[in-house]
Amino acid sequence: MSVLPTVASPAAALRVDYVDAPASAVLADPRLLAVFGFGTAIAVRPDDPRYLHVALPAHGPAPLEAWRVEAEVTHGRDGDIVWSTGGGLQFGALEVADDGDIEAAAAAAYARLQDWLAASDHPHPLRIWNYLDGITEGEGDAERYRRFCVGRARGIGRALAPGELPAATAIGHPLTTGRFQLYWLTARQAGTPLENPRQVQAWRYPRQYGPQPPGFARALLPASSAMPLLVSGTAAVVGHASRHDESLDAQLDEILANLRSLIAIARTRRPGLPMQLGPGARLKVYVRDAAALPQVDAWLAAHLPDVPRIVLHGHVCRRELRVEIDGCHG
Ligand code: 3EB
Repeated sequence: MSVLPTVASPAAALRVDYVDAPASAVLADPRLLAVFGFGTAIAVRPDDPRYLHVALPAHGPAPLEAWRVEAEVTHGRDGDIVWSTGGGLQFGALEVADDGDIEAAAAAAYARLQDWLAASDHPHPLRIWNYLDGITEGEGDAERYRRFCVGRARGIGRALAPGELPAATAIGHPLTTGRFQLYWLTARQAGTPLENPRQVQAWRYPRQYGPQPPGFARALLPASSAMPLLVSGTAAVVGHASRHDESLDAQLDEILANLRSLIAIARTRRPGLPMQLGPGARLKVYVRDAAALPQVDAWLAAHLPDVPRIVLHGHVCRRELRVEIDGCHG
């Protein structure tokens, strides 16, 4: 592991954009850290470590999600991991076959990630995404999301302190892919995990939600003030309970209250963050029921008209949760 003088490196900066352009044009930028293509009908999947296909179906033609930094990016492959590095940040991704034992798949993937981080000069996870098949299949503690939480904790191999939890998303594929997909953004410098006063810390969820509480923070504020606030998958959870089982719009209202609460908390530490979700925010929206995609899109157009969004068909990790939103704010 190389020890570099941090004084020599400028503050990390990340720009996230949703772009309507061919992936080849986006990849031509030497400062492109990563680009994501969403959907099941994508014909062109460039063979570049910075390109990642996420198989969640999109509502309409989804733009690409581009991550750009303020320095030239290097990239490569290390066995099963694709990676890119630049401007104080590192992107990485990994897929593990999931033959039905999601606990084993998650344990293998997270053990590999831990080894990778231990050898990396960008060892601090800021943000992690988990996409798995059949997230709410199985009953009780055999439900796949609960087994995933057990495997994730086993793969990490030690209890993370609250101060080292990353922001995260865990979403289910509506169609079977046979793979567990994990990708991450890490930094040279650790960030500050944030919790939401409206919600119980996920790592303190009571036993009724499974044997292993999920290890993530509600949001993360990177060390560099040139970085946006990174927001975890946020659902209509208040305290530890799901709210408004019967109403998609009421769940969206509750999510917006959760997002506003997180922004208020983040602003106590970084007053320069915008007060409201606006043109500087980016939201990725996961909707359980494909038939509800237009309703969610319409709600977003009405309530957050100036926030760029990508709306995807994906399953939230509790059956009664109809929608979840992650993103960034800066
Ligand atoms: C929740 O509030 C919704 O297991 O990594 C959101 C974000 C959720 C991340 C994870 C789970 C995870 O509990 C679920």
